[in-house]
Parts: sequence; structure tokens; C-alpha cells
Amino acid sequence: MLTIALSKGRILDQTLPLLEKAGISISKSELESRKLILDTNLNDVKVIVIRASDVPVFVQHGAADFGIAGKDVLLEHGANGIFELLDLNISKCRLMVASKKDQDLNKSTLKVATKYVKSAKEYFYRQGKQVEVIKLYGAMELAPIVGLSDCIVDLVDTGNTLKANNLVPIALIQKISSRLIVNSAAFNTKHKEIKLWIQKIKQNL
Ligand code: PRT
Ligand code: MG
Repeated sequence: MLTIALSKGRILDQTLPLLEKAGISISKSELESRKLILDTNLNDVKVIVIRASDVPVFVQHGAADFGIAGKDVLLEHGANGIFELLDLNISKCRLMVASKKDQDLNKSTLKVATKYVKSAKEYFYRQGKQVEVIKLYGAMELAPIVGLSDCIVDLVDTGNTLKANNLVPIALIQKISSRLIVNSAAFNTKHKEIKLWIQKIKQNL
């Protein structure tokens, strides 16, 4: 039995065609059901659909053999118990610092609102900047507008969300794409099976 962890939303949408090309397909009715464990066309392959940030957790603990998660999520989670094997080049975006246009960013301690606490701290540490990081779970763009923070660290794709909230990109922290990750122990015990699937996915990228 092979279990694949995917997150709902854009990663799932962009992963399904990749799995399909590798020979793993999920029926429309299965996808439209509210089931969390989805059957595939193969009896010995199941797909679990969970929150993006939970994907590395399931993989780390061996509850899934492999999974697909954004590099943003992987940087926050750390490499513990997982191997990153493949860059799928999907769900691409940029992790950036953004603020109001006229914001003074030279203060001695910057207030930074973000869901990406670890990446933000590491970035500002490398810059030699002292920061107070405020953890949020969403709607980061709101923070500078209501005076909660001086800037934000968030994902940017088209830039429309920043623009709509009168924010401007300040600095690129990291280019993001989705990666295929495996449980490091499963990679050793189920090596042949996992390698075969990775090979099939890789061939069709
Ligand atoms: O389940 P949960 O709510 O925690 O996750 P989620 O809603 O963030 O999941 P989802 O489906 O959005 O997928 C998240 C993953 O997609 C991230 O981990 C990234 O790896 C990847 N990804 C790629 C993005 C974006 N592009 C992206 N643009 N995730 C989020 N965004 C958001 C961004 O946070 C901002 O609010 O889109 C907005 C910016 O987009 P633009 O186009 O206006 O710049
Ligand atoms: Mg969401």
C-alpha cells in the first residue's frame, strides 16, 4: 500500500495532471466527495487530502509515504524525517517582504507580521535587522494597513493582492515551488516502490 499526501486547493489542482500522467488517477466523483482518503484507479495507492502545512507532518511520521508541499511550508517545517526528492515546478510564487509605500523600514526594531515565522526570522537575521515577528494565520496584508506591523512576509504571485491593499514588494526572500517529499524511513524500506513512482512522475514533468 502506498499513501500520497496532497493539500486541497491549487497544489491538488496542479498535481492531479502529474499523477495522471504517471498512471495514478482519481475519479471525479471521488474528488467531489467529502472523503479525506481518496481511492485511485490503483488498489494499492491512496491519496489523503489535508491542509498544506500538515503535509510534511503526515510524511515525517510515516502516515503518508510521500507528499507534495510548497517550499514555503517545507522551510517552516524543517527537514526532520523527510527527504525532498523532486522540484515539481508547480504552484510557483515568491516569498517576499512587502509594506506600505511610504513605510519607514529603517527603525531599530521592525514589526513583521507573517505566517512564515521561521523564514522571516532567518531572513532578517541574515540582514542584520532586529525584528519582532507577529504570527498570523492569514490575511497578512491587513497588518500594515491597521498598524499591526511595519511590514509583512508573504507569498506573492501576480502581485494583485498587494496592489489591492496598497502594499508594495520590498525584497525577495525565496523563490517557491512545490516539492515531492518522502518519509526518510519509508524511502529505505519501500525504496523500490517509491523510486519507481518518482521515476514515472519525473519522466512526465
Ligand atoms: O489550508 P491552508 O489555508 O493553510 O492553505 P492555503 O489556503 O494557503 O492553501 P493554497 O491552496 O492557497 O496553497 C498553498 C500553497 O500554494 C502554498 O504553500 C504555496 O506553496 C503555493 N502558492 C503558490 C500560493 C500562492 N502561489 C499564492 N499566491 N499560496 C498562496 N498564495 C496567496 C498569497 O498568500 C497571497 O494571499 O495568494 C495571494 C497572492 O497572490 P497574488 O497573485 O495576488 O500575488
Ligand atoms: Mg486556505
